[in-house]
This record gives sequence, structure tokens and C-alpha cells, in this order.
Amino acid sequence: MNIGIVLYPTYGGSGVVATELGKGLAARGHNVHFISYARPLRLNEFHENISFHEVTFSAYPLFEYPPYDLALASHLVDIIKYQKLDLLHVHYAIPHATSAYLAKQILGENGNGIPVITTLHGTDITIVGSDPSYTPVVTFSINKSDGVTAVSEYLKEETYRKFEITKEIEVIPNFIDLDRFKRKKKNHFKKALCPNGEKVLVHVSNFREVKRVSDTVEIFHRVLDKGVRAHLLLVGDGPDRPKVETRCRELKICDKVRFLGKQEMIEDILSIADLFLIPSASETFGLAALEAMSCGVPVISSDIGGLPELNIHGESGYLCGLGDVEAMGDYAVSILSDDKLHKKLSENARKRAEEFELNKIIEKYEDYYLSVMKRQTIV
Ligand code: GMT
Repeated sequence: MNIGIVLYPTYGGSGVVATELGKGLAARGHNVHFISYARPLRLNEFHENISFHEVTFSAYPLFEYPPYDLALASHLVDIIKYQKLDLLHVHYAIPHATSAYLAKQILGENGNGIPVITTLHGTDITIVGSDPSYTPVVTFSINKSDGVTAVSEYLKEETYRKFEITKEIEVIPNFIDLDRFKRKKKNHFKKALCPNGEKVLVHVSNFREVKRVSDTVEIFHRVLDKGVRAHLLLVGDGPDRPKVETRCRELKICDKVRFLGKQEMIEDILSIADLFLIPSASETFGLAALEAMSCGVPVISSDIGGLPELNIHGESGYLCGLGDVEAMGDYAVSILSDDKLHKKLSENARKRAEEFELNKIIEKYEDYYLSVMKRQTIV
């Protein structure tokens, strides 16, 4: 198939999933055209089946906010027509599904009724999409898509609850490259960070409010308080970082907390981790947790959103009520001070991750593409 993938190029779940999906599809022989305003961060190697189309748009003094959605629609018209796309798969509803609809309308019969599939990832529905200023457009664009997928049952239900959706939503979860995300020997790295055999706790996020990074610090503080010798590695960056740094200073634990900033080789860091913390206020799937589990790292998470569909309480880690840093801290202490329990959870975490193996899930997308295309030809 000749597939167009519209995505956000920056750090963040939807862009990572879209890029890895495109790379996986290319490896399986499809031609993939990535379309965005910048090269996707994880698109860092050449593949003969992959091309990247940059959406350029010019600034003009009248445009305080240059209309990216219109520039994208114009580029899509061109790409669909001249690259002869069979299918357009857009990730994140705003504005990608809207621009795709517009492009299809502009092309009319010249677009050969190209099917547009929209994948809902999370904040496009749970936060941004339910901002009343976007609701009518998001509802319309989802309903006008030829196929709609969501990354968890929770997100599917949430979409039906928040919007008047007439379309059937297919759940296709996030996935993982088990070869890349596996525990590697990084003893030198661990020794450098923890010369006295301290435990390593890791959190990875974009440091937005929804990630509750401050809760991570509170959990870690409780772990230290209970006498566990440990370090906390905070990976990523974002608006809440200054607040989190301040809290570390107040708790006088700065010497035990490392802010690593944005990192590409997350699997190297996860390879020295003993525990992963994800106390988010909202998480439609929790790709960061899946990456940790794939590296055999048990997860302590909040019990919200799609996290219970991934992290199994008492098996791959533990789930606690939102903001219950005491319970999360206590579970952390029990895992970190019991080698047998840690080993069991670690093995289960990897086994659970195997259920989300890349090719298994890519096959689901391929099947879904074919079913939508078949529906189009019948109609
Ligand atoms: O929160 C992020 O990391 C970005 C966000 C997005 O919308 O791009 O990620 C969402 O999509 C990921 C991939 O499908 C999911 O694994 C994340 O759980 C989801 N984030 C939230 O719901 C907060």
C-alpha cells in the first residue's frame, strides 16, 4: 500500500507511535509518506520505502497565528494526488483530521475517495478536544473520517461520552519493539550513577501538569524516608520542571535526583532501572510505562484512564488512587526491598509487554486499513 501518515514530529506519545508505525509498515513492504511541519524525531534513518514531506507555511504580518491547518490541507491535496496515496492515516484529531477532510473535499473525484483514518491518542480527546472552542470541529472531523481508532477501551468510551460520535471506533493499542526495548547490560552506567548499589527509580514524561511529576518526587521522598538507598532519574522536560526542582530543594534531596532532560536512548536508561513511576492524572494508554515494562521494569502507576488495561495490579507492578503518594511510596519500598518480589514483577512486566509486540499490532492496523478500503469500494 501507498500510505500517508500525518503526525506531530515532537516528543510525545502520538508522534512516537505514528513514526514507529510508519517504520514498521515500511519494513513490511509498504510505501510510507510522513507528513508534518518538521522531521519526526524518531525518523532518524534512511529507508527506501520512506519519504518525508515537510509542510511549509509562510509568516505574514497579518497572521498573528499562521493557519497551519490550511497549509497542511494544501500539502495533502498535492501529496494525495501526485504520490497516488491509497490511504491517509492521521494521528491526533486536531487539526490533522480536519485538514484531511478538507483536502479530500478539495480533491473531490480527483482524490479517488481516498480513505482517511483518524487515530485518537489522548489529549486530543481528554484535554484539548473537550475545550469547548474545539468541540464542534473535533466531533465533525471524527464523524467524517472513514475509519477511527483509539489506543485503549478507555479512550474509546471517553470519546463516546464527550462527543456525539456516530462512527464505530476500533481499539488498537500502542505497541513496542521488543528487540529495542529489552534489558541490556549497562553495568558501567549503573556503577557510575549508583556506586554503592543504590536502587534506581525512573520517570519519563513531557513534564506537563497532567503527568504529576511532583507526585513522583513525593513518592521518591517516601522511599528515602523509609531507609531505602536510591536515586531518581527524571527524563524529559517541560513546563513543570522548575516547580519540581523547587520541591526537590525543599525536600533536600537534590543530590539523589538527576534531571536528565530529553533523551533518545530511553532503553539504556530503563536498562538500569529498578522501578518506573507514572502517577499521571490522565493517561489514555501509557506508552512510557509499556517501554519500561518491555525492559523488565515493574511499574507503579495511578489507576486512571487506560493504565489498568496495561499495568496489572500485583503482577506487572501496582496501581494506586490518583495522588495517593503514600500508597505508591509504600509499594515502591516493598518492591525495592524484596528481591524475590522484584524479580517476579520484572518477569511479569516483560511478559505483559510481549502482548503488545510491534508486528502483532501492525497487523491489526493492516487488517483495519483493508477493511476500511473494502468498505469504501462497496459504498
Ligand atoms: O502525553 C503525552 O505523552 C502525549 C500524548 C499525545 O497525545 O501525544 O500521548 C498520548 O498518546 C500516547 C500514544 O498513544 C499514549 O500512550 C499516552 O498515554 C497519551 N497521553 C495522555 O493521555 C496524557
